[in-house]
Amino acid sequence: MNALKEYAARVEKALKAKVEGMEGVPPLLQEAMAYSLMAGGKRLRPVMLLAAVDMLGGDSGDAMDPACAVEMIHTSSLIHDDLPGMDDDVLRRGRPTNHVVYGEGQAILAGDGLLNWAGEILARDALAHPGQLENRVRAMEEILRGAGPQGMMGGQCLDLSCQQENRGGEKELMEIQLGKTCRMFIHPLRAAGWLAGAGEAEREALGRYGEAFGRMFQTADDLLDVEGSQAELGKSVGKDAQEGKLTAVAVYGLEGARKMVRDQMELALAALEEFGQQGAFFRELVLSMKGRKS
Ligand code: GRG
Repeated sequence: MNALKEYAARVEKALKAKVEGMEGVPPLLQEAMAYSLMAGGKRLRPVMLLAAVDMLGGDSGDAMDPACAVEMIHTSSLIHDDLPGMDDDVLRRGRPTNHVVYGEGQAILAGDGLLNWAGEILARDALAHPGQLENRVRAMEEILRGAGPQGMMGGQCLDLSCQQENRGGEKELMEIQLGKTCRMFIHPLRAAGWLAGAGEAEREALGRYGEAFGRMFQTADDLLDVEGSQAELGKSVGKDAQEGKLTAVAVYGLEGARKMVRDQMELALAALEEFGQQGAFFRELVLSMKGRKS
């Protein structure tokens, strides 16, 4: 998808400038933060924020700071997710994980650093737009809430406790997916609505798309853990079953999980009806996930 590549290249460039422009940070912390941030993720969440701003008639060039903040938060969650106290993983984005290279303590700080830096960037972005202050602060609230205890962190908490206590079924799976994965799509997309000055009906539709996209994406991720290749994914495979994780494959089986991907694709496409022709990028994005290998 060319548009996806173009948006991702813009995000990459902006992140690089941010990392290079960091001042007053101990070199070790700066290096550890940059190690994971610049390791070549797909940049899906910031790309979707920018594309949504454009779709709604806003200026994505003026939404790059919130987009970078979203990617920093996402990367911070990956660093923490890989820690020995969580998923205990050694490979991410095709590289040894942050704690393998820098040690556990420094990796915790690198994750914390990216999370805090994202908050700082969002606040500064709002202050730099006095004419749009309320909408920019609302966008900031969406992004931070999506990542926080009611969002990704809450989902991760439930995921971890189900795994540790060897419990949970469909209900818990739905909650885990919503919190851990969907909220990092729903809220950055809704934030794009605020940034572009869209109305509640559009933010609602973006939220519905984000939820369906997130469920589709996480279920495909669960399938890739069984059927994918470590080389293409750049992360370990086969760990979910080994560690007794509550995944879509564990709950529904392989065929059931594949059906869930198809069902959520339909729901995501249906949510785009709100946007008519303008929704082309997001329609293509859903379809491009069909053959997803990484
Ligand atoms: C410190 C912000 C913070 C959070 C702590 C650890 C944690 C709470 C949450 C982990 C959430 C998590 C890792 C969810 C999985 C979502 C998922 C499918 C991630 C992979 O996303 P991709 O494929 O990765 O977009 P790339 O590398 O391409 O960016």
